[in-house]
Amino acid sequence: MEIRKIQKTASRSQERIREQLRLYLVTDRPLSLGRDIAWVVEEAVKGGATMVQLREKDIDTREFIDLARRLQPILKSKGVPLIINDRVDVALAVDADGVHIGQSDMPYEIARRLLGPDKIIGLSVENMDEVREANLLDVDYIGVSPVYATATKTDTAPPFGIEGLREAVRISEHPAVAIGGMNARTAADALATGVDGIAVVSAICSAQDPQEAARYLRSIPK
Ligand code: TZP
Ligand code: MG
Repeated sequence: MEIRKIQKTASRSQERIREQLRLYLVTDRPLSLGRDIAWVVEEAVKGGATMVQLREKDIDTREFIDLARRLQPILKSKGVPLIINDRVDVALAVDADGVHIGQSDMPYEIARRLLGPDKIIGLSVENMDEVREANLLDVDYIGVSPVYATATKTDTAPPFGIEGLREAVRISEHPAVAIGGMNARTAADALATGVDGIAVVSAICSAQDPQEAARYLRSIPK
């Protein structure tokens, strides 16, 4: 198979993406204890979150766009990228920094064609074959999903576990982030595999103090 690599622009340099994956907040309104998601995001970024994915599974398109627009000034002022889960149309509508797609979402090549060469595109991988397949794509990062089973998302593939994560990181030619069950108890082992960062939902969205939770997770050495 011919591998067509698009010239990476500065905003998509591997070095930069690796830094941005360090503490990746993935939002979940139902898990945010009734608090405004923009507040949760702002607190998380104050605590050191390096990337934010707006993940909305049950929302009107207009509301999705409005929410993304409300997050943009908060994130822009801190230089933290805003990634939209799944919805390439919403990412285009608000000129977000990128999208995160799953294995059954829009195929990578189509998303890249629509978004152009400057936007970040992340891809979830759920087993080792998908890690290898992702090496044939010019994605900006992979999300190794899930590392542990989690109540936040139950329709997942079998968990990689720590050894599986280590192997995925070894095989992958892309920056990688660990997702699923990442929290204050599990993050150190995950980061010790060499993965570039952790993606976190409940450990920040459901924390009494999201800023403090983010600060602690960010302080865990790699
Ligand atoms: N994808 C794989 S696991 C997951 C997603 C969105 C949820 C992770 O949530 P948590 O609360 O950080 O375990
Ligand atoms: Mg998806």
